[in-house]
Amino acid sequence: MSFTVERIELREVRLPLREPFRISSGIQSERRIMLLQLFDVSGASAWSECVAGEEPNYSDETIDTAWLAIREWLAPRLLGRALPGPYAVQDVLARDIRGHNMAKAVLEMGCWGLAAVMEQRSLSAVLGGTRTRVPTGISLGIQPTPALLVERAVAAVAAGYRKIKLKIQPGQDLEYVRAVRAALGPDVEIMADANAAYAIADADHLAKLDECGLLMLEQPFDADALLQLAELQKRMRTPLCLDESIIDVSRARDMIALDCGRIINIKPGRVGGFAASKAIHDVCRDAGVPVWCGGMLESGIGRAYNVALASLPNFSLPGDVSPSARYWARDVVTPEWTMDGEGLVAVPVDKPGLGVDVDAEFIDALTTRTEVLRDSTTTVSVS
Ligand code: OSB
Ligand code: MG
Repeated sequence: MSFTVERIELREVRLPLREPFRISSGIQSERRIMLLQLFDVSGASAWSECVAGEEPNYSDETIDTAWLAIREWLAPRLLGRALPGPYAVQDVLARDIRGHNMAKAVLEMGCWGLAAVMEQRSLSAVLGGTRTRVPTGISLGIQPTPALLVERAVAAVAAGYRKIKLKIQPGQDLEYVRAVRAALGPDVEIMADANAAYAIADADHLAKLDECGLLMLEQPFDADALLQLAELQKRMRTPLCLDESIIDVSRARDMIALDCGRIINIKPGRVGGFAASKAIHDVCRDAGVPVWCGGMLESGIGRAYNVALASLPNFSLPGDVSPSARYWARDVVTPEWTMDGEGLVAVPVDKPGLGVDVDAEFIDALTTRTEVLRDSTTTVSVS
């Protein structure tokens, strides 16, 4: 269905995490989240969420660079432009604007959300999703001691999570992973995520993780270190999974060609949105490479997009799409996202649009800044 975005409302909300989340590159206790509302000329609207964080410790983007990129360069491309469908948005935003994938993604995905609202279909249906429930994992932050991590991991398995991801960093790795494996036994799917904290000199040390029977090791080296990652993959049995490295479909093709990773964590925000996510999904499917949906501590709005994406057929491994209560005392959507005892999150296939209601009043109470962007060519005339 064709659409024309007439107005975009940007806002920043502050949402405290229930507990601080520590990864190798930083710690977060509260999220500053950019939310968008896109309005079609018909009056239809959809919310979307930007995954950029407060600091450039995951990628080079932050909420503030994304805000600037949207206001100065990206939104003007979109506003007032009649488009045949959400697939067309990626190219509109890409031409001669390098990078800024998270800023692009919140606009692009918002257009998919808008299409779902206007077509009165679920976001999953509009995307081509086939699953009605998606298996869910949990990402556990770095803990002060192995014993505390084991406690978290045991509780997560009891709650039903299908995959336990352990954040690691130099000095807090093997001992922690070994302890969790010993406590959970051989059958639980465990993986580790280093968020780029290691270098090729650590290859022998990392290869010792092979003894822990991990499902995968995520992003041990820097995003750009594809050749070193290939070297490490040669020296390890554990499949490497790439997160930060995969910024577009061409990097996914590089990974497959170089064998520097055997699994991809797709985060739609990191790759510029849903069209790019689907392209990566398809390339991986054709190459027999499994993918799963990553997370960036999203509110219930971003989660709606992740759950819809995870309903595509090649999302064959549990995603980091944990339920609302894992992150927040109160989420910004109703109903909140929940997981059943088997670690499955229901895809809201029977509801049009995002599949959850956005709690605008609660969002208003959390909002610390707003900005409205309009098509400058259709501004009201003054007599
Ligand atoms: O590397 O996957 C990551 C959160 C922030 C930044 C990077 C990562 C993460 C997570 C959280 O692992 C996953 C989630 O949203 O539950
Ligand atoms: Mg990761």
